[in-house]
Formats: sequence, structure tokens, C-alpha cells
Amino acid sequence: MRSQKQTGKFLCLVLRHRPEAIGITLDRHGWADVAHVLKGVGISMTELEEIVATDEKQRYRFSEDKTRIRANQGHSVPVDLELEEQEPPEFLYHGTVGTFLASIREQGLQRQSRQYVHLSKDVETAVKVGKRRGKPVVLQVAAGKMYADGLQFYLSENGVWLTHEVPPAYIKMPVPPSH
Ligand code: HQG
Repeated sequence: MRSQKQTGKFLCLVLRHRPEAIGITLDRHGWADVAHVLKGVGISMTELEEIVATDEKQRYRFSEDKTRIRANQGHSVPVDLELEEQEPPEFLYHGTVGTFLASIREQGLQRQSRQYVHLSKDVETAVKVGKRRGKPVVLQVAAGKMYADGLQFYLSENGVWLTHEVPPAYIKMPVPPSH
């Protein structure tokens, strides 16, 4: 038996990275057919509704009529989430680990396998993001300045700030100083 957490992880994989794992496709806005997802993941509508409602990061949303579902952010497959450009707060934060710092210092933050660089609204959230990979290091991003300089920001439905890349000049690293 798969736990709800394991099912959630699998759903995340399907809706962000590998819909073909259950033989489905996403439309160009990232939507999957709910009936196909239920069949492919092997869960009931009640279980899917529970995952969507209780996901700690609110990673998924249903269409209004609940016939379609998509991930709110985090895709590696190219989808157009139709997010509107938004003015960010003056500073945003990025949680990472020490081993990436030299490269980030040189290249800035790159989106890597995902569609966007993900930024957090506070240090606490960024610490959690960094912790997924080891001892967290938090970088401060001068988002207000980037925006003033014409770089674009989007806010996902679940509160994650997204941008195409963060050039090194806008990154203060690391804060607070690691020791
Ligand atoms: C790093 C999770 C070397 C970057 C989280 C990160 C987030 C570089 C990794 C969301 C680099 C990419 C995204 C450069 C960036 N050189 N390393 N130039 N630029 N990196 O997973 O931000 O649970 O794609 O620091 O909470 O860690 O999935 O991005 O360590 O919101 O919903 O390359 O995923 O949410 O890793 O995480 P990721 P991320 P979920």
C-alpha cells in the first residue's frame, strides 16, 4: 500500500515532470484530465481531493468544474501557466547549499531543469528549500532592483516567486553569513 505522501510524490512527478509515466499528456497550460489521473495513479476522487486540499505546499489545483488538475509550479516540462507579471517585494530569498555557491557566484541563479528559478518570500521558507539538499545556505535576491531593471517576476498560485534567472549582481550571499 502506498502512503498518501508517496501518492502525492508520484502525482507531483506526473504533473510536473513525467506525465508519460501514466500514459497521459498535459495540455499547454499544464492541465491533466482528472479521470485519466485517477486511473493512472490508481486512486479515487476522494483521495485526490484530500491530497489537493491537504498538500503542505498547496502544490495542485483543480479547474473550477474539477475535471482537470495541474501543478501550481515546479514544472520541468514546458507549460504556460498564464501567470501575470507581478511586482516583487524588495528582497526575495533562495535556499541552496554551499557546494553550489561558487557556480552561483559566477553564473547567478539558473533555472536548471525547471522552467523558472524559484524564490521564497522569507528566509524561513528558503531555509526549508535549502535543507532538501543538505546544510541550508540562504541567498538574498535584490528582486525590487531586478524588477526596476526590467526583469520579470511571476507569483505562482501557491505563493512561490518565479523568475527566468538571477544574474550575480543581484545576489547577496550568503545571508545570514554561514559559519
Ligand atoms: C541550484 C521545491 C549551481 C539551486 C522547493 C538549487 C522549491 C545552481 C538547484 C522548488 C545554480 C536547482 C524549487 C548555478 C541554481 N550553479 N547550482 N548557477 N543556479 N542552482 O529543485 O529552488 O517541494 O530545481 O540553488 O520548495 O531547490 O518541489 O530548485 O539548489 O519551491 O514543491 O540548483 O522545489 O518545492 O534545484 O527548488 P531545484 P529549488 P516542491
